[in-house]
Amino acid sequence: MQIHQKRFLPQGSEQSRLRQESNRMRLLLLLAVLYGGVTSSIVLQKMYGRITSPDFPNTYPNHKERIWNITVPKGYSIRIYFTHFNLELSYLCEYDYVKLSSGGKTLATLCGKDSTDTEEAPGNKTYLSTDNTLTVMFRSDYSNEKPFTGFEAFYAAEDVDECKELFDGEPLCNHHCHNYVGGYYCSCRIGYTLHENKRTCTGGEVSESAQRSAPLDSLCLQWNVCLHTVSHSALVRAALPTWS
Ligand SMILES: [Ca+2]
Ligand SMILES: [Ca+2]
Repeated sequence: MQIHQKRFLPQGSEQSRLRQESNRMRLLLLLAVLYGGVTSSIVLQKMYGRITSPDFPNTYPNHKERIWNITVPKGYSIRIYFTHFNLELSYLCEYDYVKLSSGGKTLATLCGKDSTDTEEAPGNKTYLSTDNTLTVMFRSDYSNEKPFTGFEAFYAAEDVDECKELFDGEPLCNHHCHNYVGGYYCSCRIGYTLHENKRTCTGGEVSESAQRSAPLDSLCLQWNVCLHTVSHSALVRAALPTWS
């Protein structure tokens, strides 16, 4: 009797809401199980690696989707290239394809074995991510007229040369830019101070005496030729024993 009453509760009641929620969850679970069979997502956070199509070097299966989300530390981008590529060819790669995307943009949609007028195959080309992430998506449709062996690709993190980049149309550093693997830093000409933003220089020219008393590193940064000497002397100083 109690159950009978629940079945006829008004739509807006709490019981009805819970029942609808339960049905919705069952539907979502069913969809997850159905799609879980054909789609898989892989997270990669190494500085380099290899990825291949499902079952490589054998024929890849139909109706398969696999996504690799590659992330490297900030200050690096990701370069990827293919050592094997053989997918079903279709107009604009709408059947089977490998899609490369980074920073919300599609870098390339690849299919076939060799490039045509309307479809792109990687060949010897390499692709560079636009930020420190790269998504590789492989997708096959429901059929193949003949067997295709898919792809093998290698990727590696690559230093971003920030000194060659522009920020709002301006160089990143106001005066001097120094690139290093995994980052960069700015320095200023003598008499100027590096702003808190670590990019722009404030101040002006200083007297000759002030230049003479300027720290060695600053002088050397001004005379670009001294950079090596600074590092060397710093290394020597670091290697010397401390006498107390
Ligand atoms: Ca196919
Ligand atoms: Ca760098």
